[in-house]
This record gives sequence, C-alpha cells and structure tokens, in this order.
Amino acid sequence: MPVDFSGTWILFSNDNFEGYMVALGIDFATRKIAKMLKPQKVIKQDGDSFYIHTTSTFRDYLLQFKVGEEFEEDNKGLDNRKCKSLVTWENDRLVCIQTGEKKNRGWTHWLEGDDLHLELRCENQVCKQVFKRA
Ligand code: VLP
Repeated sequence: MPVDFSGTWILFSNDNFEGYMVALGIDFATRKIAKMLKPQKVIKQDGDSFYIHTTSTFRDYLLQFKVGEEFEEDNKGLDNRKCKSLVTWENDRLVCIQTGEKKNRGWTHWLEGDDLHLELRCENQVCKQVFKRA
C-alpha cells in the first residue's frame, strides 16, 4: 500500500521556525505574527499529483505539483522569492529541492505513526514541524 498524505492536518509542534524565517529574510513584525499561528494543511494526493494548502488566520499558501516534474514556485506571501522546485520520492518521503537565490532550500514530508512530519530547510537552518489529524 503506497503512502497517502491526504487529509486535514493541524500544527502540533514547530521547532526552530524562527531560525528558518530569519534565514528566509522574513522581517521581525511578520515573524512575530507567524510564530503565533497554528496553521492547518489540507493535502489532496492522487498518485503522484499533490495539492498542499497551508492555511492560517494570517496568510495561506497553495502548492500544486506532480512528483518528478520541475515547476516554478513563487512563494507568494512567504518570502516572495521565485525558485525552481522539484519534488521526488525518497522511499516513502516526499523531498522538495527549491533551487534559487537561497542555498540549501527545500523541505521533506513524511508520515510517522498518525502524524505528518515536515522538515523545512534554508541555508544552515532546519525547522521541524509535526502535524496531527484534524
Ligand atoms: C514565511 C515562512 C507565515 C512566514 C510568513 C508567513 C502559510 C510543505 C510546504 C508546501 C511550506 C510552508 C512554508 C511556511 C514558511 C513560512 C504564513 C504561514 C502560513 O509548506 O507543506 O508549501 O513550505
């Protein structure tokens, strides 16, 4: 049975989000708001086609992609830097490389028990988020 990330997920823990945001150049006022948020993720997965909608009371971010197909990402409402993104499977983990101005930028999603895990990387910073099913 292949892994299925589909569902509605709520942020449960968020380790070093501050460091990740600083690495992305997010300003102080925005960081102050952003770190108070409890974002949700709605994920719809159809084979290798993904819809990942991260929503919060402050901003939303929608990402749609197909595994193995590079796409332009605008990061609108996040740091607004454009990059080229490619998501691939590494065993049951979904690994995204975001090539652009920022070095070592990307993320990894995986399931562990009943939880959704997300590691966000930028430069030398790693943010670790865990989500629970809504
Ligand atoms: C910007 C950095 C907070 C902080 C300011 C806005 C959207 C994997 C991937 C799919 C992400 C989420 C990135 C969060 C970076 C915030 C607004 C927070 C709510 O998710 O699921 O896009 O990259």
